[in-house]
Amino acid sequence: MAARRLLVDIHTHVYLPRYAAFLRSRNSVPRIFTRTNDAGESEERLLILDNEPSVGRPVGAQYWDREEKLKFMDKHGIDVSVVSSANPWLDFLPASTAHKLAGELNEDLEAYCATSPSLQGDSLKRLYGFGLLPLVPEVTVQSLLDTVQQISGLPHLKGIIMGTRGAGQGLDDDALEPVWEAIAQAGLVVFLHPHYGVDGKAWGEKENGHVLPLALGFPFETTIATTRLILSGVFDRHPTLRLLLAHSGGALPQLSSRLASCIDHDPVVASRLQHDARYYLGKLYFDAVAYGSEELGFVSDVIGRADAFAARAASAGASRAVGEKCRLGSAKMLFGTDHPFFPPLSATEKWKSVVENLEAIDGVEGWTDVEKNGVRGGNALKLFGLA
Ligand code: 5CU
Repeated sequence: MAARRLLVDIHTHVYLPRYAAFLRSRNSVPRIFTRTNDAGESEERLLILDNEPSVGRPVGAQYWDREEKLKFMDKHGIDVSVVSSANPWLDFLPASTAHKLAGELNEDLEAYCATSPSLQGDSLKRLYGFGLLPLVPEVTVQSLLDTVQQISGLPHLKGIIMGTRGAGQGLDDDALEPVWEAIAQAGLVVFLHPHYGVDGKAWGEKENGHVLPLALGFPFETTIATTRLILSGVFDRHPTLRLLLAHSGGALPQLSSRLASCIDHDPVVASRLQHDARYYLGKLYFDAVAYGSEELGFVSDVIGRADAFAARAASAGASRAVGEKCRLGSAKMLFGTDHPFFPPLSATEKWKSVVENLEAIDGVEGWTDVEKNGVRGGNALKLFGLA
């Protein structure tokens, strides 16, 4: 019972010290460089996004020091974090370097988690992780399968964080078929996370900081990648595959009925999938990094409705009461912070980005206390086999 009340953060990032050192050794994006600031002090800066102003952004121990992660967790009452490497992962590397670094970073993350403090006696650690695959062009399938096997043998790594490019052709690339199979068989959770956004021309000429690429580009990228996966039939071929979507699935919940209708009316795709497109939303997991109660409630309604499509598919009848829909939907949603991104612009005790996401969960109309506790932590403990 007590375990269900833990606060678990499933969207929290790190640049492991080995990766940060690698970024420091580079002269092109992504990179960490040192400059002298206006106060005459030396400081490190991070450059990761294409078209980011060359001055980059501040970067410091909160990105790589485990003690800083634990302090952040303590400050916000977070009991357990499932930590993932931050973007752009290994995407920019040649295949052999990516393979070697993935293996080393997976070992590093295992040690980072395995030596973290324990909770509830010794039954739980405070840190678990998502490993990395060398998903780059020219990678061999064998390299990917070997790394899946490595991750599944590391006891504190519970999944794999993945960007949207796959081995260069996206995640619906037929070449990745054995990789999905291996991941599903290993029971690893894939955390799908954006990095590239969408074509920057869409953002126009006005200076709007990072707002458009982060608020819209990131979630649209996730929306497109997930839709391509659905269209490729991956979830029909691998029904046990567990995919967790960053930023509450972007625009996919809002667009899922339109997607279903477009499929139904498209002669190329209409008979390809085993289910209505909305069914597949019920197969997915969504972080609760949406910053608003209404958005969380909406996403859970849409996921809950997906279950009705599953029931219909199984000829078990369809319509469900609203309360029941919400219960089914919320069970697939999990609290996250996006730490160490989105730090407050001025000093505050707690980070606004974290407080807002917790308040959003608290304020969802129609979620019971049991459901809210599930989203705060119980669902994560279940998904990652920690309960
Ligand atoms: O602020 C950003 O650029 C980011 C990022 O790159 N990755 C992420 O997970 N959140 C915010």
